[in-house]
Amino acid sequence: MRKTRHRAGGLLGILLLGTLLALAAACTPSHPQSTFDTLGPVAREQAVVFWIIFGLGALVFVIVEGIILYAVFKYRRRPDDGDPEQIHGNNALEVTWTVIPAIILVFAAIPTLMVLYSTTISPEPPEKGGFVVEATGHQWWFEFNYPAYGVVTANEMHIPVDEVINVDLRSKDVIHSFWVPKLAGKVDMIPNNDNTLWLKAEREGEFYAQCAEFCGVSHANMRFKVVAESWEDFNAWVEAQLAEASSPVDPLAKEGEELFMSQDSYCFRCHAVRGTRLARGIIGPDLTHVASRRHLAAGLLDNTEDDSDAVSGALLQHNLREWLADPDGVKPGNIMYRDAEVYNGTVPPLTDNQIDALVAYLLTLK
Ligand code: HEC
Ligand SMILES: [Cu+2]
Repeated sequence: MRKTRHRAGGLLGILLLGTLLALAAACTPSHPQSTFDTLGPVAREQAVVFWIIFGLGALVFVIVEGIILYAVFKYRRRPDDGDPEQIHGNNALEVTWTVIPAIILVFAAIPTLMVLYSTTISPEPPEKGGFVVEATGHQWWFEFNYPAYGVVTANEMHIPVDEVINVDLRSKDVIHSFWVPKLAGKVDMIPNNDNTLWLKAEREGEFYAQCAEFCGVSHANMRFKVVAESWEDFNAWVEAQLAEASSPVDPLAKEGEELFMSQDSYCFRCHAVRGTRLARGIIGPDLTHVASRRHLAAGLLDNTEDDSDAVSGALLQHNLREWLADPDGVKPGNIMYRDAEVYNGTVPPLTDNQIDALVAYLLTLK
């Protein structure tokens, strides 16, 4: 009896230790979504507040647990003990244990409020000509608008490095939340109640980001990327994004374009392709430059080779095919699968040849 209890205790200990180690591993700064490897001023200040509060919490934990352990051992029941002395009330003790936490809370509140202000108030606000990006949450993807440039895109927010970026947060449907762990967040995107945040990336690169407020079945599949680049690269990107789509010459792509604009597919109903007469939909992402995006479906399908930022034509083709053949398999519950006529049975489903033609057309939208 004693022995098995011992062994169970040992097992429990190992299990507990294993769980703790696994949890601690989540803190590794090298993880793409780690909040400890901060690469912008907002995230850094947030991390400092985290450490202050964590430190205060750890101090309280050690002192309180220490006193408890001390009391448990020191005053443990001994063989000849009778009833312990009965005490009711101790004013000095009660005042002490009210005042000390109050002081600790003041120490937590001061840096919290300071950071709350400095991370909310943009150092270069839009009224003073600061850089603005409008980010709109949709179930389950992000739209990005650059009012100063006239650029509209999805799931990939390009910004110049070392610039203060003011992000206007909106939502088309339910509450979402904008979070770029290494740069800034989390601020809610609330329908009919615009929020703002600012951020700055201190080095070039791609930063993982995602929705941080449960927003329906594919919430976990609602990601995006921030691409921080030199002004030169950013301007080149803007210029490429501003170009309108031109009609393809390749016969298969041409066939795809016609299908896209027809009532056999209804693609045009939800998607915009600037430069065309019919495709002006706003329910889905703007597809004018879909072939230039590093991911499809809000970060789910990667169009780049492992250690490259460049879109691989072969991967993109494969991913577009996968998306059109089975959107629900890629992203459960997505609005395109739910509402598009070719998937909900209003018109016949796409044939393999039709998918080939549509993919050929989409590949021309660079
Ligand atoms: C009911 C509106 C609707 C219709 C019709 C529709 N789509 Fe979509 N489409 C969407 C939505 C919404 C998304 C975003 C899905 C997500 O990521 O959650 C999307 C995403 C896409 C994407 C991925 C874009 C990106 O940047 O991630 C492609 C490509 C696409 N649609 C092509 C098509 C084609 C081709 C058709 C016609 C067969 C079509 N769509 C019909 C609503 C629609
Ligand atoms: Cu969400």
